[in-house]
Formats: sequence, C-alpha cells, structure tokens
Amino acid sequence: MLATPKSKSKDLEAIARSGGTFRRITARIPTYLADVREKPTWLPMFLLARTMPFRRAHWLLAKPIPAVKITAPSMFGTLDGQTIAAELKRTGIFVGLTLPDDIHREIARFAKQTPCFGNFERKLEFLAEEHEEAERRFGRSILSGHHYERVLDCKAAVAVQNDPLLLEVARHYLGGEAKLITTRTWWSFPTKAASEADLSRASFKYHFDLDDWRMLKFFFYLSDVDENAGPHVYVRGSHQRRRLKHQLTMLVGHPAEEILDYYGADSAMTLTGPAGTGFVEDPFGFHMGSLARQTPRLMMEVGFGVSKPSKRRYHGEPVIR
Ligand SMILES: O=C(O)CCC(=O)C(=O)O
Repeated sequence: MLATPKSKSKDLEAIARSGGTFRRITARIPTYLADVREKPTWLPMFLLARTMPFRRAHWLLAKPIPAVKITAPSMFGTLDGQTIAAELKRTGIFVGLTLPDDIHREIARFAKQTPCFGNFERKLEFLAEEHEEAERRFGRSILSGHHYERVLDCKAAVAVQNDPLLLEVARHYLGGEAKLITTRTWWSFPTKAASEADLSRASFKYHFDLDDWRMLKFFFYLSDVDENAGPHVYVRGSHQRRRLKHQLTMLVGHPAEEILDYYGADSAMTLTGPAGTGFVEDPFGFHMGSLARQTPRLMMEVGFGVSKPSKRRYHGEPVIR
C-alpha cells in the first residue's frame, strides 16, 4: 500500500471531491472566491445554471450564427456541423469524429515525451512511462497526469483545437457567441493503490460540468480505449431532463444508482474505441470517466462555452492550492 500524502498542503482536490458534503463544499471555497474575483459573473452562473428554468432562459439568449460560413478545410472531412448539432440537441452526444492517424499519433508522441502533473498537482511532475516509479517517489497513488499549458507546444493539438468543424458545431449548438474555453490533454493511469478517496473523486462519478451556462466538450482518445482503459460514459438525454433534487444541490457528482434509476440503464453509453476515436457532448448531461483498470488512457478535450474563459480552468486546473 502506498503511504497517504504527508505534504503540509492538504490535498484540497481530494477533500473537495471525496469528503462529506459540507467538507467538500468548504474545501472548494478558496477556489470559488478566486473564480468570483476573476469573473464576478461566475457567481450567478454557478448558483443558477444548475436549475432547468434558468438554463432554459439562458438558451433563449443565444445569438444567431454569423452569416459568414466557415470555409476552411477540416481534418474531419465533410462532416456537417448543423447535423452534428441536431443530434446533440436530441441526445446530448454525437459519436463519429475520427482524428487523422498522423494527428493522433503526433499528439500521443508529444504526450509521452512531455512531463505531466499528477493528480492536478504541479509538484507531482513526471513522464507517463515513469508512472509506477513516480508513485513510489511521491509516496502516493497517481490517477491522472495533465500537461496543462504545455499542450499548446504541440502543433497537432493546436490544429485540432482550431479545426473549423469544432467551431461550426459549437456555433450551431451554443449560438453565435460560442468560444473556446478549454484545451487539455491528460493521462488516466491504472493504479494498484487507489484509496477510497481517490476512487470517489467526482470525475469517476456521474457528474455534470458547471463551468459556463452553455457548454460543449469534444473528446478524443489518443490511445486505444477498451473496457479496461477507463472509457468515458455519457447518459443520453440527461442534458435536458433533471430531477429537482439534482438541480437544487451544490454538488455535481451523484451515485450511479440515482442516475441510472432516473434515466434508465440503457441511457448510459460507454465509449470505447481505438486511438483517434472522438465524440462531442453537452457536459451538462451526466458523464464520467471510469477508472483505468489495466491500461493507461490518453485523452484530449477541447471545450466551448459562451462566456469569457477562466484562465486557470483553461487547461483543466481545478482547485486553488
Ligand atoms: O475522463 C473522462 O472521461 C471524463 C472527463 C470529465 O468528466 C470532464 O471533463 O468533465
């Protein structure tokens, strides 16, 4: 068993994601304050965007799509943004985006050669191939490794981020004000010594994202993902229907039984596929990353929203330390 962290700075992210409700909320207060300081409009969004009436009202504000059509060629070929957005409106997810081989191989090469930061902590820096050794060195289990802003040094990743299809889909779905709000790449690692606290992190539970009023996330697998490599799971239809209980709580993560009872087990879609597989979803719908049991998973996310992006969250850095 690996030792529990001894560092004086408590693992706020672990508490925030795993303690009791009160502890979880209080552990996030420094982050909330930073968010409000950076962007005062964050607070009404954070309080109200979880409720269906306010969300629906916000969707009515969507600006028309600019008349000038994007004509630059896309790496995804001839897929049509409007058709993809129509499917997103219906189910919350569209599956069927495939990265060209040279692009996903190049991003994967970059991600292997570039040190990542474990468990969202900048002091846990290591190369993915040294994961086991890093767990020994830092004396703790490490479930994720983010590249944060380093991803922008990878031309292939920037080409995905700037691909015109992504913006076209985002505009058709979110409205004319759609803008890029996140670009991140990260590893999910199998670990023999994950604690209960690690495993109950919100991203391993069904949760919804609340970084903006209206959002869209493109996900791309950069490694082969089967049942044992931590596939992403999305609950179809959950972007439009929400139990009152799940609208009125401060928490975004909820137990699987509550979600599957309400939406039906058939609505949960487990996404597996070879490197290059991509899909786009409305992250207000319930989703989660399952635990990588045997094989590491390398993933890229490009997120769009309608408000000014948060500088810190842009590359997935969640909690103030
Ligand atoms: O790792 C995953 O598949 C899920 C990521 C996620 O939950 C998120 O981006 O909100």
